[in-house]
Amino acid sequence: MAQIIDGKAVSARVKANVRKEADELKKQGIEIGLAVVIVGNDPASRVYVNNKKKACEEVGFTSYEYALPEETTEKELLELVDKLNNDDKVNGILVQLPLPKQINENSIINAIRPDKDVDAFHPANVGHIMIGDFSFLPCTPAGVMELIAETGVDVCGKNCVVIGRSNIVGKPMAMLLLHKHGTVTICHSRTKDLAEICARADILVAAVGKAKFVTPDMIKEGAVVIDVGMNRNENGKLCGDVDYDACFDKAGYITPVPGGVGPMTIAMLMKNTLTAAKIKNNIK
Ligand code: BQF
Repeated sequence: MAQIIDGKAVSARVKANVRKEADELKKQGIEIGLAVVIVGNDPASRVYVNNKKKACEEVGFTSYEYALPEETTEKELLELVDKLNNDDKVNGILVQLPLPKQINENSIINAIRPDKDVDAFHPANVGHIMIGDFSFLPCTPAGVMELIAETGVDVCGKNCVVIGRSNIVGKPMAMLLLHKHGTVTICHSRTKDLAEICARADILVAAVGKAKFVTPDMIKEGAVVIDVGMNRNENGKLCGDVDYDACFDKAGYITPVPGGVGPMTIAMLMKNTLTAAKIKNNIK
């Protein structure tokens, strides 16, 4: 039977630590601000943006929301990013993805000042992550690392399998596991014998985007199973990439959805924003 990794509890701890440091900075007259930019009316994006604004309140940051209409042009969004790049009240800039189709996501990401890029999506920050010399960790992979640490399982020398190869989760996830000396395999839609590869994993991270993709035959007895998925099932209920009920007895540790990786993503965003403010103010 698996032990449940409580992402809600771990995220509360991370946010409490951020709050403590933010309060200290406030005593020195330093206010921390996060700009949250949302373009269009995607309901899921609205929920995520609200979660981020609420977390800002919890840790004592000021959030500045910019809600732009669906038909916003790339030029208009670039102008806003430029304004935020030069706004001293703004320590971090978060542009909620995905963006409407007329806007090229990479051109927006490339325009964000790397020292305000709290999502760590800018190529300069991606490069830092690859080298292992970073100030901002990508939020979701960083949150996953915290959850793995919570189990007490040491990544060093373990077989780690990441399913999914996105720039936001899969690729940076593999890199963070590698930095902790894991033996890392990245699986994706073209992978042959995916189930067999997964079944050898001591640590399995699923970031596929398909409900119930991970079944018990793909899990090694006692493995750490981290579910990054955010899907809706046939009843509209939030569910991950792992068939949780079916895998529960076989896994050693498992993250639930909701209440697993999701809250950690938000907490790590707060941590990155604090880091941005500390760097700007020359605080160690
Ligand atoms: C929870 C995201 C896919 C694509 C773009 C808490 C969040 C989700 C779940 C959340 C996500 C997913 C976010 C829970 C932010 C995580 O209690 O389980 C928080 O707000 N997330 C995002 O900003 O963009 C996404 C998933």
